[in-house]
Order: sequence, then C-alpha cells, then structure tokens
Amino acid sequence: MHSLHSRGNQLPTSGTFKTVQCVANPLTISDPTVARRSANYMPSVWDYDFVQSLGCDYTEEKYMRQADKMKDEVKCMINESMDPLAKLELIDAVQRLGLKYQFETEIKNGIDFIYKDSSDAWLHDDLYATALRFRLLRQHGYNVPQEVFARFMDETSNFKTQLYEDVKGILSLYDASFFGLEGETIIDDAKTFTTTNLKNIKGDISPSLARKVGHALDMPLHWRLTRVEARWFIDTYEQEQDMNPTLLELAKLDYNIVQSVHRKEVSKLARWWVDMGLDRMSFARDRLVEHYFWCSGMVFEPQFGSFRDMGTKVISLITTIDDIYDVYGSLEELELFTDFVDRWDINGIDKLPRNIRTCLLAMYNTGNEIGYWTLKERGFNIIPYLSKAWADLCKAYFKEARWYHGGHKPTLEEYLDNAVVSIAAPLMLFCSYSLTTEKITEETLHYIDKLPSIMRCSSILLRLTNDLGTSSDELARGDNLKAVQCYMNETGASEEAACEYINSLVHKIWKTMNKEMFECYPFSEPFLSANPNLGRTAQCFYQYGDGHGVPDRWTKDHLMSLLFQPIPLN
Ligand code: 0FV
Ligand code: MN
Ligand code: MN
Ligand code: MN
Ligand code: MN
Repeated sequence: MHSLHSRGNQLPTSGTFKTVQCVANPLTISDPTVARRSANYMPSVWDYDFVQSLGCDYTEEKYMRQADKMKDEVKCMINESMDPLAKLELIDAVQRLGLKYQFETEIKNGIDFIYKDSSDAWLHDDLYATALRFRLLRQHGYNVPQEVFARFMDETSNFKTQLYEDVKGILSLYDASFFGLEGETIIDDAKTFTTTNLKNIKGDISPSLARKVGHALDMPLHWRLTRVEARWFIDTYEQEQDMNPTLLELAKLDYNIVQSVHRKEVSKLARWWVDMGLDRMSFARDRLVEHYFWCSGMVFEPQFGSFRDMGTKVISLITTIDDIYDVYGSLEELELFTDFVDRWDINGIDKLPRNIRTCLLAMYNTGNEIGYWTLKERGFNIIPYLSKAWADLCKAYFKEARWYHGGHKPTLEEYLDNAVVSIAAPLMLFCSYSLTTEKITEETLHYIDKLPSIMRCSSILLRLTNDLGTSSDELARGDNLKAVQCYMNETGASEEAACEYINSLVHKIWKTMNKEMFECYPFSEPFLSANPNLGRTAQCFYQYGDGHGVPDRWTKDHLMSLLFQPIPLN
C-alpha cells in the first residue's frame, strides 16, 4: 500500500508521552498568562489527504449482483434440513464470517428448530456439541440452563479428568462460558477450568487447533467485534477441510462491500475534520479515523451510516473537550465552559481563550446540526436531550477536575458514580439511539436519560477498560484518581491486585450484560446491540494498553484491515 502515508514509524515510543510540559500556546490570545500543560499525545497515524482520497471499489453494481446471487444460495443452504450439529456449525460459521446480519431470518429459524428439538441423543457425551448449542442458543435469547454441563462433572462437582484430552470440546466450553449469568457456579467453574487447561495443553494438537486456542485466549468470541472476528475467521475458514466455497466467497465479497461503504464515510469525515480545523488543536488528540472505528464498532451495518457520520463527529468533540478538561484548561475556564454548555447558550463565550472557544462553538454548532437532521428526517427535535447529555458530561468532567485540583480521593463507588458519565458512553449511546431509530419517542428518551441497566453495564465496561489501559499515563501527567487507584486507596491493595480486581469486575459486568440481553427493553436493534458492542470496542482499543491515545500498534493494524486493505478475491 504505497499510497498509505503512515507516520507511525517516525514517532517516539510510549515512554516519552508521560512527560508533562508547560507550553505557552501562541494561539491563546485571551489569557497568555495561564501556564498550560500538554499531554504530548502523538500526532495522527493517518494522513488526511490520503483518507480523503480513498476510493470505494466494491460498491459497483456488478458486485452487488454477485453477492445477491450467492446470498440466495446460502439462504437455501441454511434452510436445508440436516442433522442438528451440522446446522449449528453452519450457523456458527456464517456468524463468525460476519454474515449474521444478512441471514437474520434463516438463522433465527434454524436456532428455533434446534431449541424445540427435544431429541438430544446427538449431544450425549459430546462436550463440543453441548457447549456449541448452549452458546448459540444463549446468544439468540434462549436461556438454556447451566445444568446441561452437569453430566461432564464427577461426584465432587469437578469437570471429569478424561475431558483433558478433548481440546476441541474444552475450547467450545471456554467460549460458551462467557455467556454465564451472575450466580451460575457451573459456568464460573467451566471458565476457570477451560482457561487453565487451554493455557497448559499437554500433548500434540494440530497447528490449526493451536491457532484457534491462541485466538480464543487472546479474546473470547463473545467479546469480539463482528468485523474484527470476520477478518480473522475468513482466513481460518479457508483452511478448513469441509469449508463451503460459496459461503467463503460471499464472506470475502461482503467484507469488501461493507469496507467500501465505511471507506466512503470515513473519507467524508476526514474532510469535515480538516475543514473544521480541529486537526490543528495542538493540545488535543487528533484521532478522526480511530473515532470512526469507535462508531463502526458500535453499529457496522451499511444502512446506519447516519449514526457513524454524526456519531464520529460527536466522539471527536468528546475527546477534544476531554483533553481541555484534563490537561489544557484552567479550573476557572472549565467552570465557564460547563456553564455555557449547561445553558446551551453561546452569548458571552468571548470570555474564553480562542482555542477553547473554538471547541465550544464546534460542539454547539455540530449539536444543533444533529438536532436539525433529526427534525428534518424524523420529525423530532432532539436538541433539548442532546444538550442535556453534553451538560451531564461536562459536569462530570468538571467534578473530576475539581477532585484533581483539590486532591480529593474518592472511594471506588463514589468515583464510578461519576465516572460512568465522564467516560461519555451515555452521550454516545444516546446518539446511537437517536440516529438509528425511525420513531424517536419522548418516553424512550426520558428512559435513556435515566441510564437503564443495559446502558450502565456498557458505560462501566468502557470506563473500567479505559482505566486499565490509560490510568498509569494519566496519573503521571496529573489527573484525578481512576478506578485502579481508588481501589488501592480504599483497600490498601497493591497495583497488581487492584488491576486484577478491576478485571474481575469486567467479568462480573458482562454477566449482568448477558442477563440484560434476555430482558425486554423498549428499544430495538441496532441500538440494543450497540450497548455490548461499545464494551467490545473498548476491549479492542484497550486490550494491551492505550490503543486510543497511542494508536500506532494494534489499533493501526485493525484499521488497516477494517478500512484500507480489501480481501483479494478469486
Ligand atoms: C477518553 O479517553 C476518550 F477519548 C475515549 C474513551 C474515546 C471513546 C469515547 C467514547 C466511545 C464515548 P481518556 O482516557 O482521556 O478518558 P478519561 O475519561 O479517562 O479522561
Ligand atoms: Mn482524558
Ligand atoms: Mn477526562
Ligand atoms: Mn481529568
Ligand atoms: Mn482514561
């Protein structure tokens, strides 16, 4: 990819980002006496001229026709009658190839059929099949009891020792165990048992199985983003003895078609970002392409481009304004800023220095444009709700700034109460509802404003994984205590033990999220799935550290394959 001007390689390594610097910013004209800090974030990995010039090769008509033809074939394939295990394996492959959204009806019928099928002789003693059935049924809303695994345990309620040989079965149980609910001790045991066993496999296994085990230990299937998994699984599926060539070819073509849609969107957004001049705010993270990844992680399906368009703008402003509160602004400026947002009134903003004023006006204008769009397209003005979500966010930011400046050390509970808001997940989830829903209602907006459990889980997942990935740099730079440090303070635990505890909370919150996905909520897809998907996106960004602040490693690799490199077709 010679045209890809990656600037990643010339950049300093992460150690240098911790330096705190006081820089006099020449653009700040109103108050040159304020000594401003800088987080020294690295510049964008992506060249915006390049991003704006992206073509979208696979949106041509001929590819659509090819895909439609193969889609018909795959529909018939899924509908065919076959033995239950073969059906489950086919559905699993279709989903992992990223094609679930193309075959919702066929998959649902297949799953219903499996659920109603009372003959379970085919499952007898087969851990692999039992766990596969459990995982797929739970994923589709059927609360299969954990006791289906009891027959694989001995009298002492431990998993039987002869299972140790069955790596395929253990791997299947491992992926199933992430669908557990609070209080399900068999599933908890299964997760511990399989994790330990997969990490210590004795004896020979095939290279292909070893690769699958490594992939699952790196991140369980339930926590993976659809598009990231699809890119990996397409390569894996191609190597399988019994793979279906039509299904594989459709998966590749569909991947490229969706990628073309996304390229077009991100290219238009790069123009917006540069036109706004926000790429030149030296104190803030310049992360337009990464912000697009956040939105496409929440909702990837082609028809929801409006959310990705406006959502990326909102996230970009969130990050810029977060950097104002955390690093750039003085407490006095932050108080003024918070008050303007709370009143949603720009009269008097000239009291603020130029850079901060520019960001405030960008946020205000973009917010009003989004409100205009919903009014025009949906007949509903969301500005009162959107401005409240922004005000709640800025108030939470301001509280953290005051904690930092006052040296306040909150308990974990006090911290999290505010931190689920300051991570901006409620604002982004509000956007994903408002920008993907045809019939916006006042009742639902009020309900969303109260942060129902499913949204709270999503927000905590984002907050905790962010804290695990970013807090060491944040504390070195000067910032309020984050989850890890609050817990250390409160309990006297070591940093290692605190991180372990926060990590255990991530597992716990996922169990609640799993339960919430069984509940009835007054909203539908894609908003429903945007909640767990936001958690998954966060886990992808922060898996090995701060992949958002320092995006030149795994985040860059993901973006290369998600946006910039089509899969070669036969
Ligand atoms: C905040 O990073 C930030 F920019 C995030 C989390 C981007 C994604 C946001 C959403 C999907 C809503 P940072 O670690 O600076 O955040 P805190 O809150 O710790 O300052
Ligand atoms: Mn921050
Ligand atoms: Mn912050
Ligand atoms: Mn802060
Ligand atoms: Mn952080």
